[in-house]
Amino acid sequence: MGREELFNDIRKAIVDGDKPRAQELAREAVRSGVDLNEVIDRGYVPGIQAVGELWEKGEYFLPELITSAECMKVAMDILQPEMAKANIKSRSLGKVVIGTVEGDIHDIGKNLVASMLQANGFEVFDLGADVKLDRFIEKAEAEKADIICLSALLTTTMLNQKRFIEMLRQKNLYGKYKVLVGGAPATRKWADDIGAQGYAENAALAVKAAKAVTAK
Ligand code: B12
Repeated sequence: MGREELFNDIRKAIVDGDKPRAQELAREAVRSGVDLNEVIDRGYVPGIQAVGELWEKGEYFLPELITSAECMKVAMDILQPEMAKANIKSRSLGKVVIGTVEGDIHDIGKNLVASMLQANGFEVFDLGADVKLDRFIEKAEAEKADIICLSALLTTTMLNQKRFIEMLRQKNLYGKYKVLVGGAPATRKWADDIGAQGYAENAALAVKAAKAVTAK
């Protein structure tokens, strides 16, 4: 199968919510030796984005969304260990604590950012979704993390990104960790306004942002 055909089939499997196919294509991608970052960027991500558009147009409902989200998860479960393996011998670029903030269960984008950071040489501690703000600090302190990544997909929960930074200030920890924020409602301006050190609109740019803040 050619690359373009593979990417097309992956997008289709996600849109169709076809789990066995999404897994089969992930295995096919691994076997064929295509760059797995590209497989995610050009196959899986556009697939779930298309699902988001169908939902916004009212053509898809919750069950379809959940099925497509599960397809992403099972495919990432295959891709992620392979990406981590490829990087196993390289020096860690830094430690990252990542999660989706309290009140928010969206984790597809956060998982992608975590996978890409790991694949690019960061040591990643993924706390999951709906993570209490204190927990990010506890983990960062325990692991001596460099970066804390906060994902939020709801306009209501993005306020927890702001609260988190206020919490760091209160605990005199502001500046100790570089905070990156992201998720659909976040913007560069939002990140600047709340005092985060970085923002990125997708997983590939998140890697760039993480490298930029650790280089400072
Ligand atoms: C899939 C989905 C769901 C799935 C989530 C499954 C899962 N395991 O994640 C389910 C069905 C469970 C769901 C539930 C809900 N959802 Co929903 N959901 C979506 C949908 C369609 C796609 C989100 C997604 O996965 N996108 C694909 C990924 C790849 O993109 P991404 O998350 O933006 O992540 C990328 C970047 O933002 C960035 N990034 C992400 N995180 C981070 C972090 C850092 C640090 C950095 C640097 C970058 C970064 O990189 C990522 C990769 O490129 C969006 C629509 C949309 N257009 O976003 C609605 C959407 C987010 N949901 C919405 C809503 C309202 C809900 C519900 C409240 C619905 C309900 N009434 O029950 C619940 C929320 C429950 C809760 N408490 O969290 C609204 C939010 C509206 C708003 N403005 O607040 C949206 C926008 C849909 C809409 N237009 O109404 N949802």
